[in-house]
Amino acid sequence: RTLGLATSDLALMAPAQIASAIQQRAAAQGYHLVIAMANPDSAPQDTVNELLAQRVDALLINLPLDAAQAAQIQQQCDNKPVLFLDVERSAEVAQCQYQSESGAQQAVDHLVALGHRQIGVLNGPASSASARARFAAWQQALAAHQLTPFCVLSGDWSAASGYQALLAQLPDRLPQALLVANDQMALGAMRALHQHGVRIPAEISLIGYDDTAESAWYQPPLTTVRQDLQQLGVVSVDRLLAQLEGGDVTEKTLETELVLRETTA
Ligand code: IPT
Repeated sequence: RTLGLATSDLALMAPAQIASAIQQRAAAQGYHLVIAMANPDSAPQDTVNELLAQRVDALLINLPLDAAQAAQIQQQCDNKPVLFLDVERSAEVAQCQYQSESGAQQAVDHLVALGHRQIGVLNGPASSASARARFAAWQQALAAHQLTPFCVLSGDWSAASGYQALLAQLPDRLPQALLVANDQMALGAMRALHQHGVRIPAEISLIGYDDTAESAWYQPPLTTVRQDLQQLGVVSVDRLLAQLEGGDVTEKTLETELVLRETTA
């Protein structure tokens, strides 16, 4: 029996680590996994078609999708079980996703408790529903402290884009603290700050998002909002298999939580 995974670019750390976790769980459950990776020049439906052509029995979709795209893919898969990992919440399809509110709120509360009021954000791409959800969760948590973002920067999830976003603010338009939508952009942001001699966390606090395997090895080790990528692998495969067996599948959201390391003070 074969499962299919349609995934965003595996050159990105989080999708790569999610794919690895899914592969491990599928193997442990006795399933073969086929992977198709999104290509910037083609539609998500094309990536899904690659899997269907390989006769997979059920599909996991880790592609950033809005509700309409997800509905289209659901149709395209006919009556095969499909589970979406990165889709607009309102989509009426089976989902297995992290909820961003808890982690985002813990991150903001932590910065406010440290005395920061000028808190900026570095968003992921606006085309990603997950990036938009993180931004909304930060805004909501900031509003609870009567705050609005000190600055709103954005990138494309890559370290290079985080580096560029910070260079545009340096040397003298920095917030006291910055919430970053993923750890890779935080890596690039840290590089730009180091280049300008800005000390982390003495002069600026940073909080990432993901907690990829590398994040504890940044210099200094990154404080971040953890999405347990290993857990996503286990839960998404098990849920898909439950769908395949025709069982009653309840929605499950995974929690996010702040992991304190050394980039905040
Ligand atoms: C999401 C990651 O958090 C982000 O860092 C980036 O890699 C993105 O994927 C790529 O699409 S995780 C996803 C399951 C929302």
